[in-house]
Amino acid sequence: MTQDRRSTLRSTPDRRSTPPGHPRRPPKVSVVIPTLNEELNLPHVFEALPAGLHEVVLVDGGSVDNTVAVARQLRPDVVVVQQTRTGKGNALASGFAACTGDAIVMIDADGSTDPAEIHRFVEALIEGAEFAKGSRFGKGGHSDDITPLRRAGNMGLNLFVNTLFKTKFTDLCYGYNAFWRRAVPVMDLPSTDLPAPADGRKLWGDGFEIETLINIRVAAGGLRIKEVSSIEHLRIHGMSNLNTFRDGTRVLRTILSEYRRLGAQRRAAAKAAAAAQRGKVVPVLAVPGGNWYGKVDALLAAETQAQHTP
Ligand SMILES: Nc1nc2c(ncn2[C@@H]2O[C@H](COP(=O)(O)OP(=O)(O)OP(=O)(O)O)[C@@H](O)[C@H]2O)c(=O)[nH]1
Ligand SMILES: [Mg+2]
Repeated sequence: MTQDRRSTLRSTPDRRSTPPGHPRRPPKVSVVIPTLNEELNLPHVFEALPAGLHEVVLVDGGSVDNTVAVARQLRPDVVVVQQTRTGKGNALASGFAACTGDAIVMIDADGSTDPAEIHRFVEALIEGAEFAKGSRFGKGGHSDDITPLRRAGNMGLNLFVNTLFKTKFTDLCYGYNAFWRRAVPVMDLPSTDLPAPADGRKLWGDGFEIETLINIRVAAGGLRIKEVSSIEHLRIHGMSNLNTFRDGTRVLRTILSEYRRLGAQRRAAAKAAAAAQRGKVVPVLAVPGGNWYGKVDALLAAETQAQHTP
């Protein structure tokens, strides 16, 4: 991300347009829900959605049950998006691309993330955060769903990321987050237009490493992050799609590759700044009536010429 974009985002944290003199209108909130065979869970999740949402975007990964039909029945205005490759990461990227609200909230369809908490995430944004990050392990948070092994793994990954990126995450691998829609480019997610790899593997960012990747990129991009405490419930029906070791390894590899990526970006930015500095035109002389702008050589030449002019 360029420095320019970062400063634009920082100086205008909330760009909801309101006519002068009018109270700020509430943000339009889009909720993105990835689904893979969640027909039994959707009634619980949809029922708990707050009133007044701008849109609910359901991104289906090719469910073989009645997920899409159930969603449409429960909520005729649901926006159904088919993801372009496979994996939760690609589902979220496809969903974000379809959103039209000011703010986006990402939740799961298995009943583990409670839609009743959405308003607290949106409040964090209204209060100035650019990225509201759910945490099961910050003050007031809790998980009924996480196993001791995954908890230990998550804590280790938190520590690793916080050390490498100087961040303060308490729950790196949690999928309940909210952010202003204009923050999506900062995440630089794999394009939804890219073809799926021919060997059947997933592109980086298309799998369950998505949360880690988003968290690191928004932190590295300088966005204001606020953690929001959250209570994670047990999946209501069905089986988790996550494999602790396979997906844990992907998360670890993501952290390492993001660290290298950030290093490369910083080196490239330093090189560009040094090059710009070499050719930069700076004010070199303050004179009454204004600064004289030009390079030192040009100033000396102008002075020499002035001395020789009678
Ligand atoms: N569209 C789509 N959704 C997916 C895919 N994989 C998982 N999901 C959805 O993403 C959400 C989270 O997936 P889960 O399988 O519950 O995994 P998890 O919550 O990270 O892990 P657990 O804590 O074990 O439940 C659920 O709503 C799934 O239906 C996928 O490939 N495509
Ligand atoms: Mg789950």
